[in-house]
Amino acid sequence: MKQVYIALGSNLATPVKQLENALHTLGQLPHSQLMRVSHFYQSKPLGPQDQPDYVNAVACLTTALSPLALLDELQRIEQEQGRIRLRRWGERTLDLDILLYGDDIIQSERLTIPHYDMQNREFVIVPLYDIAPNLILPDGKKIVDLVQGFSNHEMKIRQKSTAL
Ligand code: A4P
Ligand code: MG
Repeated sequence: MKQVYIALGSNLATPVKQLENALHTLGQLPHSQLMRVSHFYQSKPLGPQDQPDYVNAVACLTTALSPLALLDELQRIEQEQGRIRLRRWGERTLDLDILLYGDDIIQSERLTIPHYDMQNREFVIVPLYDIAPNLILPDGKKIVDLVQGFSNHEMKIRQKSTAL
């Protein structure tokens, strides 16, 4: 079993609901168990500014699925939730990215793990720290050090509508 971290993001069609639905489905993936979920954060868009704020979170899953099998499942969940994605870094109903897959480093046509930009994104590092304060990334960096760079973040915690 591998411990994996998944970033969730949405800024269309009731984002909090999109994340809750996705988490519910993640909890039912085969050979997997949903272990932890961060707070939900409301964040300013990275990329084009003429789009709504996002709601972002990070979940920890243990899974026996291979990286590609997990990616297939995540893409199926995105599609099932009626994913719309209009432009690069633009608005979307649901984005599920694999941040970390154990300590594995993967560079293939369909997958880059660790996620290529995770260390620069407050809406990834802050929720990741919530659920894994002792985490050390495959490059040896500690999440506790990375989160210092975002100590002045202005993201608000969004209330979840159901207990997760
Ligand atoms: N892919 C490669 N590596 C991975 C991975 N680790 N996890 C491939 C998941 N997928 C991975 O995905 C395109 C391809 O990436 C997939 O087919 C998969 O094989 P996509 O979801 O269609 O597009 P994308 O990579 O999400 O595109 P984009 O638009 O470059 O996404 P980003 O860079 O993730 O940015 N602002 C805020 N505040 N919060 C956000 O969540 N998100 C984005 C999206 C922009 N601004 C944001 C947010
Ligand atoms: Mg994506």
